[in-house]
Amino acid sequence: MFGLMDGFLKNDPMSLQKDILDHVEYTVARSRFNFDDFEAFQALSHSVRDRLIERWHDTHQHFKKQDPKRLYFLSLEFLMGRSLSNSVINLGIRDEYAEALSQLGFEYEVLAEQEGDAALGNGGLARLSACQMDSLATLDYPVWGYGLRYQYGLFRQVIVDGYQHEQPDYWLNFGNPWEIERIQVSYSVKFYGMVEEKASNGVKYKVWTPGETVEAVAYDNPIPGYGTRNAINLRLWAAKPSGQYDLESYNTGDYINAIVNRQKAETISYVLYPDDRSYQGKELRLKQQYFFVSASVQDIIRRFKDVHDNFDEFPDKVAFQINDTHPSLAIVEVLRVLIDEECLDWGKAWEIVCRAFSFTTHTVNTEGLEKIPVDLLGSLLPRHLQIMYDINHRFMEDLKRKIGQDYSRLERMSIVEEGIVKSIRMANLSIICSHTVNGVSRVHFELLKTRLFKDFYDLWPQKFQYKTNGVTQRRWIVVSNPGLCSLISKWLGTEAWIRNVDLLAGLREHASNPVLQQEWRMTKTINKMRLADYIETSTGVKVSLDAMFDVQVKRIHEYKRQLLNILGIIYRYDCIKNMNKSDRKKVVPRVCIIGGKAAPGYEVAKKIIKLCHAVADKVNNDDDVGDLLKVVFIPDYNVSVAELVIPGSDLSQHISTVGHEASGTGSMKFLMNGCLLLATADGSTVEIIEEIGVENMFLVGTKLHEDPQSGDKPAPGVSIQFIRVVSMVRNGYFGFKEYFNSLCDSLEDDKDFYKLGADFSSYLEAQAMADRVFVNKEKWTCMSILSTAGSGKFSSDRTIEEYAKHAWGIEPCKCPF
Ligand code: 26M
Repeated sequence: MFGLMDGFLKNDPMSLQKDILDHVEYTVARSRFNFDDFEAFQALSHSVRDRLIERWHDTHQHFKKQDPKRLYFLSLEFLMGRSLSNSVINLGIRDEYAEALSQLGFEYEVLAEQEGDAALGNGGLARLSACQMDSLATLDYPVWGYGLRYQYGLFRQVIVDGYQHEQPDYWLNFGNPWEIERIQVSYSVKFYGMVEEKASNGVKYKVWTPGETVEAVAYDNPIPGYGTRNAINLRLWAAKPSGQYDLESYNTGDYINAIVNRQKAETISYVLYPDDRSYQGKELRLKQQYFFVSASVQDIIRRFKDVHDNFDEFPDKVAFQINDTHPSLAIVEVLRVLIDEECLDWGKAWEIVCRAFSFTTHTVNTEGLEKIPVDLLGSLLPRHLQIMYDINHRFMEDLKRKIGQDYSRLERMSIVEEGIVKSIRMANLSIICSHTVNGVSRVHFELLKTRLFKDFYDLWPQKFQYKTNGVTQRRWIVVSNPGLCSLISKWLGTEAWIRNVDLLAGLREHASNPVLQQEWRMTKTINKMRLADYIETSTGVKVSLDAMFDVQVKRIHEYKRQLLNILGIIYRYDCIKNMNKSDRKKVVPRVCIIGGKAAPGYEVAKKIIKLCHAVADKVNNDDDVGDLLKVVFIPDYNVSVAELVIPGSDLSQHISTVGHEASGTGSMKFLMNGCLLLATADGSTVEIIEEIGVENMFLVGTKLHEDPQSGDKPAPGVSIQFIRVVSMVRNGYFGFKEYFNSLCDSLEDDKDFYKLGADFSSYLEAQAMADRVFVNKEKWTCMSILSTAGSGKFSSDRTIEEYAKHAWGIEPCKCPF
């Protein structure tokens, strides 16, 4: 597409072919006359990597020369998925590679399937970081991402007899061509020990003598932008034993034990914690947080000091973004370095920090806020705890002057929570020390202002902002849905929408055009065929392409209400069973697809997975039902499975209890792919409705401002249908009667915290409406085209532009081609 040669390496198919063969021989060490698909994938990846490295070097050279204000994006999680397809698309050389490979007797798509996912994250927050990195690179921003290189990413989900089991994700076992190990870039990270106060010339200062040192080694991952030469860096840290580790034991002669003990250091970056939305004060988790923060801060300050001899300009050159509170120790670490190591006074250090940090929160309820027990902090990071107390003391004094003796408010706003377990509230710390506090959708912002952080909002309204989340159209249309991608470009007469997604609105004028409609449906059918094949190989269930593919894929959580979906499926099944033959002919056939992982310790979520399988077993083996209803649970849902599922769905569900989903980003991917939404007015759905019009989706339940809990309206009564489907589960219609008892109990009137009963009728109505529209192919296709056309706002390019302007104060820094 752009430029057959833009570095030393040539990009014409002949040169690519030679390159691939050279890598087969010299990197993979196989004969160039005899190598299999996986070896071809390895060689291909190395050839792509070479091209990434060229751009990445040039970009960093350019950043160095320009010395712009840089953004440092700190996140404990990045859910990158596969890299090959994304890289060749962003480099603009996919077709050239496909041609080179086909002459060698390989199919590009087959090789791309060889790659495993990089799953260094849990879900929404982590995939958001990945989408944002793509936009940051594409928009030429001078940025570094920082994170942890977990040896084991998110667990693999295996289903045995309908129950979830977790297995380790050995993602590094077959090598990782996308990273560059930087053994010379390493920092010592210190833990434990004690702090002493010393004085010199009457000036008091603190000295921290740590008790343990671990080495952080950098692994760099180039992230290419699309249609630009820029490629930014995602630097992930791995823990290695330090040279000084256990010196003591060497001296006492216990050589073998000393060597064995060294391995303990590596456990810090071993494994990603699965998110169970409850903060348990685990020491290893806190160690991970500080390990990653300390290495990143050392690296960032070193880079700054390379060109500056004092810190006056620091906030004009450095912006920190902290992705939720997980990296918020960075705030305290920068303060500590400036005060204890760079000898700045508190006032100066404090000013620098408050101008440098911007914070985004991804949660809606107080239980989701991170708290760290003081005892744990004091033992692992004694100096940091002191600094937190110092910040809090000054803040409390200041606050008293402003609001007087309102002790309950002072208590709520304090960084320190007194209680059975005295803890540090990381969100309060982050708000107090950041210049900007960001929500992830408009509704989320309203909740932050009125509930979660009301006290802080009242004090500092100017700090609070929101930037509605977005996803990258490069991965979620161009890479994962090439058919739709070409169709869009053909009808818009340009590929410019890949960088400027607002142009998708141009599809609106063609939404009723029968020719486009026909081509649109054809594209969908081809994607449904791919998905149907995958369903058959992964679950053994054969599905009909004429059926509506109705999908709910996301982490399993009570508030996301997969259970509401399953109860709806039971209702549909019951209806079909009670129909006569002629009525059955009128039923719109459905394939109900559910997928997602439950946190390993989250019992209720695991029961929901089992119920899904129990219902699937009954329904799929019932001859009365046949193709009218199929239920499938897609195991091990991850980014690459999403890339297959989303383009092939007709309808997707986003039915969280109103007020519980901060934003939701899955819906945006489905929307871009012309999949209709069946959704509650929660999180970003409210903004999606504004963009596409409520008539182009299926809305479930009451809007947030009509929430019966907060108004005078009585809550809608629980319907007879709801009582019936719950009692079918309770009475053992799907087996496992005892096991499902507690799930049924949680749906009792007074215990139904997530309001499944209250929303059931409305849910069924929305589903019935979807059936009615589905049989009208023209109407459905028109709504589908209008969904894609209205998805422009939900590109992460827009989100990133907003952050750059309103939070980070950074400008593009484009590397010349
Ligand atoms: C906590 C403790 C220990 C280990 C892990 C965690 C943890 C990890 C991830 C807690 C929360 C985590 O992520 C929260 C998250 O993904 N939130 C989602 O963020 C999305 C992006 O903003 C939003 O779209 C979703 O609504 C929000 O639920």
